[in-house]
Amino acid sequence: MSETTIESILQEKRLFAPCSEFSQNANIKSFAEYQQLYEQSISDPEGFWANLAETELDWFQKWDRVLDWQPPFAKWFVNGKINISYNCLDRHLTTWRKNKAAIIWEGEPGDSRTLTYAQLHREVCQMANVFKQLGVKKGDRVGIYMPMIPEAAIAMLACARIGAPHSVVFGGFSAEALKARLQDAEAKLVVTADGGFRKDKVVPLKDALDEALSNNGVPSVENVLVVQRTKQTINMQEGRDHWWHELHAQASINCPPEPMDSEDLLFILYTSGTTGKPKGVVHTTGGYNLYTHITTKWAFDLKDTDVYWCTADVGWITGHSYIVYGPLSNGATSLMYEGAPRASNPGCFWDVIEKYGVTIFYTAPTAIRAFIKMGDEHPNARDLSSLRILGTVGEPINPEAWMWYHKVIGGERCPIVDTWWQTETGGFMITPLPGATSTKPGSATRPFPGIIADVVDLEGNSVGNNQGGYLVIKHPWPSMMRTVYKDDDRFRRTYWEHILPKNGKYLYFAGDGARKDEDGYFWIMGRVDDVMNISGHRIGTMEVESALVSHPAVAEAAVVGRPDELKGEDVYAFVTLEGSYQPSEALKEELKKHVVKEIGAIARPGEIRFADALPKTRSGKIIRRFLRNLAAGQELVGDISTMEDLSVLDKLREGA
Ligand code: 6R9
Repeated sequence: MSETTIESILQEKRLFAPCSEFSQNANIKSFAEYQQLYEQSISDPEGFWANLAETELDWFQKWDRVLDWQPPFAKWFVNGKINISYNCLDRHLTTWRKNKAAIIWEGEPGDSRTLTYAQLHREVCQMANVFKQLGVKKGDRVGIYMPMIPEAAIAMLACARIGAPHSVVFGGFSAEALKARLQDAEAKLVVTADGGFRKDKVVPLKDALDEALSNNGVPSVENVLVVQRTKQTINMQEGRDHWWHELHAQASINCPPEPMDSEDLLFILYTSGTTGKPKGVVHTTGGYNLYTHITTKWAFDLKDTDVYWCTADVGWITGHSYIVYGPLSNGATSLMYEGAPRASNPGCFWDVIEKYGVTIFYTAPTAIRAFIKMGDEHPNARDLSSLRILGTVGEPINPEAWMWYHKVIGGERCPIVDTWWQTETGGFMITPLPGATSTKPGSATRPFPGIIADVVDLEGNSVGNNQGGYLVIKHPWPSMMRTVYKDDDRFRRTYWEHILPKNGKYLYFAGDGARKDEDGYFWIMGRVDDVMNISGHRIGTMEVESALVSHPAVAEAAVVGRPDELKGEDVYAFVTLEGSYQPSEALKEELKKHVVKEIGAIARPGEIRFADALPKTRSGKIIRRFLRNLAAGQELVGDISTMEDLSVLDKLREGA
């Protein structure tokens, strides 16, 4: 557990009520309606979820039990049979949605594609048949390492169709990081592309995969399916590598969806934790389908006329739940954009909104802060009047960034949906419902129906209003992670044992600090464990430390997050060197490059500081609290009596 003291200083009093015209037309129309749903969901959770599962999803076979809860292991809709690709595709084909746009895609260079539900279904069936042809069977894991192109979503849905769990690895991860994830998942097939376009550069995905697989690096991988995107020259290994466009041409368009058990593994998604090894977060089928479906419908007030755009990458949970599964299960039009905000095209996001008449726009505070810096003239020069709802996710949003989003992007008419959730939770946990909940800038507001959230101390006792504490969830929910892949023990230790069970009841601890105000609104205060939040991406301090220590020059490394205006946090590393190495600027650069190679550009340290020694407790633990203070340029605070060698601190200060 962290040494951070949880203190909350933010006092934000502004309140924004939904306008009555919006509420009248909303899926959830009033605060009273939200409260009624919430009460119902708490007094009879099983009845509440069963009713939604029945009315919102199609099942091949009904469940016999809604919830089997043997803490900390949950099973939802026990013995139900379902296929999420059926719910995302087939069931829409018998309605007018057959020819509705399922995916609108815009490439970074300006090329574009639209796939209707009928076309997407066809593509998914074809890719699923190619998977089968390449020997993939139900239960086999498939790695997906892709740019933001429709085939990324097609590959995910094709996996779901035949019951092969996917493990998507973000295209910004390096060969080393990719290798570790493919090894852990024991992937049999990897779907990739020659490359992708990102920030005016070509990302050489296939080269990175080749490197990960070199020297039999991932022995489980038998085949690689390569989508052509950038057309750069790549190596194709005979017998192992196959072009999608070649196999696509002959693939049958019929592929019946596999009836999956509700608890069959749908996907693994790796996320950073407090140790160096990423955790494979396990999500299963039925509960995940239901929860992502209903949260999309209610929190984004989704209508058939909406053009919905989530700017996340499919390599993160936000892309899984809110580009692919949630929106498509609802029959929505989901926009995918390959590009990232970049200096060479500061208006690119606003152009996309104008071009397609986007109505719901979901992005991250780090992007919002970058846009603020680029200047109001870019959004002001575009017609953003199609927008009706704005969303944010990934880190706490500063109230001033919220106000800018509200005014400059939302024209003061669009409710802002600040969604707090995690890879582990599968879907939104704390979020406004736009027609029902008044918002306060910087607060994710209230729990979604069915979610019992609280702020507690380490003994599991609720703390008072406006007191900081640990954010916990007190009752299982359908899309909760089921375990850490192949490591039940780590699952139990990481999420269920930090906070003591209260009256025999287990509390899920998310890793975030929070406070609840007098109106029951939650204010997330950020991670309290050794996990940084860099531009909304979770990076474990240990992962970066392990990467640094794997360099021959480094004896010891301690990494902390330092507050950063744009990224939220930036990586700050303290490093001690092996005897024969001397500190130099060149070595700093080399170490930064080394981290990029080991993990990826998202983990590149903003600053490296060489030190003679690191501050440690007498038992040998690095005292990160001090390092965080130093990195932030603050005075050292807190008890130093446990410190082993006080002169270390003086030296670190002098080096500042
Ligand atoms: C969905 C996603 C999860 C961590 C989470 C928290 C932070 C996410 C937030 C937020 C404040 C929000 N976080 N949304 N903090 N307000 N609306 O981001 O998943 O990548 O697993 O990160 O992100 O610290 O614990 P993931």
